[in-house]
Formats: sequence, C-alpha cells, structure tokens
Amino acid sequence: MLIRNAPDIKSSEITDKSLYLSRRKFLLAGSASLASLAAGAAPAWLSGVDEAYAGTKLPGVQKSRLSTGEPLNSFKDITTYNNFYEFGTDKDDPAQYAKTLVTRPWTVAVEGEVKRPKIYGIDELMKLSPLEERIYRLRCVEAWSMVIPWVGFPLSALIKRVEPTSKAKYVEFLTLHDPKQMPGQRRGVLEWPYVEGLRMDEAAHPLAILAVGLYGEVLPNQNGAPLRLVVPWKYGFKSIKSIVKIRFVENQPATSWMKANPSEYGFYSNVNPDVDHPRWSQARERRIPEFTKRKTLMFNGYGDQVAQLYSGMDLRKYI
Ligand SMILES: Nc1nc2c(c(=O)[nH]1)N[C@H]1C(S)=C(S)[C@@H](COP(=O)(O)O)O[C@H]1N2
Ligand SMILES: [Mo]
Repeated sequence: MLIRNAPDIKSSEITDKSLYLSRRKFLLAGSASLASLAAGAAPAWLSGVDEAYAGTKLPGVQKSRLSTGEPLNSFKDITTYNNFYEFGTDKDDPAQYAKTLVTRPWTVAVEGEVKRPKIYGIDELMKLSPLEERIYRLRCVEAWSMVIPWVGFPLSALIKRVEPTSKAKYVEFLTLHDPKQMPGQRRGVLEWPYVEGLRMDEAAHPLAILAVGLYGEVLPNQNGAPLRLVVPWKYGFKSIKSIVKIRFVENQPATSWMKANPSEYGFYSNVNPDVDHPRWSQARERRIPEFTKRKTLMFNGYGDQVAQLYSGMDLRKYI
C-alpha cells in the first residue's frame, strides 16, 4: 500500500534542511526583515515582504492519513531541482531566479460558473480549511520522481465554499502573467500564462490539494509560492504553480502543454506506465537523486483511490 499513516520526518532530513537554512541565512544576513523574523516579530507572511517569509514555519499543521510512507526527498533536492519555465528551462534556474517573484500581497480570483465568485487574499485562502501535511510522490512526465511533504488543504474545501453551478464541468487554473517578475515569460517556450485544468470530479477528489508550504514551512518561490495545485496521480505538469485565477467552466480548458504539443500531451495526463510518451518510455522512473530506475505505478500508485474516476474510459485514448 502506498498510502499509510504518515511517518515522522527522518532526522537526517532535518539536518540537511537546517544546514541549507543556515547557509541561506548567511546569504540574507543584513536584511532587516530577516532580522525581525529572528527576533520573533510578527509572522513574516503578514509583513508583505517577500524573501523574508519563505521558510516561515506554518502553524497548526496536522499530519494527514493520506500520505505515502516512502522516504522523503531532502529539502535541498525539492528546492533546487525544479520545473518552473517562467524562470527558465533548466532544473536549477527556478532556485536561482524565482527570488524576483513577490508573493505577498497576492490575490486569487475565483470566478465563472459559481454562486459565490470572490477575489481571495492569500491569507484568507489559507484559513479556508485546516492545513495538513500531505506526503505525496510527484512523478514528472520526464520520468523522474520525488517524495514531497506538502502542506496544504483539499481543493474540495474551496469548491464547496464557492458553490459551483450545474454548468461547471471543469476547473481551469492560471499562473501569474508578469514578465517583469517572471523573466522566462519573455521567451515563447510556452503560451503564457501557464494554464492547467481538471474535470470537476477530479478537482473534488480528496487527494487533490492546494499547497501553500512544504517541510512545514511557507513554499519557496521555486516550488510555486504562494499557492500551487498538487494532483499526485497525474504527471507533475498538472500541478500548476503560483496560481492567480481559478475558473469554473463548462468546456474542457485548453492547457499550455496541449497547446504547445497536442500530439504529446493530453488533458488527463494520468501517470500510466503502459502508455509511452511519443519520445520516451513511461514504464520506469528515476527517483531523484538516485540513478537506478524503479517501475512506474499506474496512477503513480494512487489507483486504489482514483481509478474509479476513469471507469469506462479508454486510457490509451484519453491520455
Ligand atoms: N506555472 C508553472 N507550473 C508548473 C510548471 C511550470 O513550468 N510553470 N512545471 C510543472 C512541472 S513539469 C512539474 S514536474 C512540477 C514541478 O514541481 P516542483 O518544482 O515543485 O517539484 O511543477 C509543474 N507546475
Ligand atoms: Mo514535469
């Protein structure tokens, strides 16, 4: 079984993390906001100052029973090996360049086919539902994977709050579009803003979360601060970062990857070892930072929980 009771974070991971943080503190030494953080001043996420609050401990996080029991990737791996094309296409670009993203204040417009459309402030959104630690595997379409201790809340909590109308069949998510803050958007690698989508029942599934943190702390920018989607049974690109808009719509959204390459990417993008990407096999994956490969599991190992969403669908056709 992939999902069992959440294990405690291994002490080796914590050591790795504190080393990273002390290095980071050294780099940021002299920053007034950091000094006030160290002095135990008001939580930095209320201050509106960016780099100071990434790394702030999130209070009252409950461990979820919907976590995998696998060993966690280190904080360093999770925050230095990223895909976030708004900051470049190399894995180490986001860690280097995402510092320019200002994530407070931040609003998320929830609109479309809902009875209660609303522009939420990020701090208001974070109070919508108790924060939980969800340890999930992330399986990238590029055939590598990681195990990440997210902090977030079920997307279903937001869905319930805004009351979708009977016309709402899909949910569309949009990333911030601001080439000043996101220099990668000056290049046409994808159509900007980054767009993703889920069918309504997928979005309402208890495993789909909106994440605001990892390793118990506010999300680093490179991981999609201040709010990103995590859908663990789908390839990583569905887990859209730095969301500013969530639209409830009648028709299937046109996602960035489908527009970029319709023959290689479908709307569903469920992890499926039996259907290869046109240019490589999806049968196996490399767990970062290992080099040996392991077998990829159907729905990334979450089949017991999600297979019923697709009963009767030909998963070779609906990729
Ligand atoms: N806005 C946006 N979201 C994005 C991406 C991106 O380039 N832009 N990359 C996706 C891909 S391909 C993956 S594998 C995951 C990586 O998430 P991580 O860097 O937090 O591990 O983010 C996804 N979300
Ligand atoms: Mo990915």
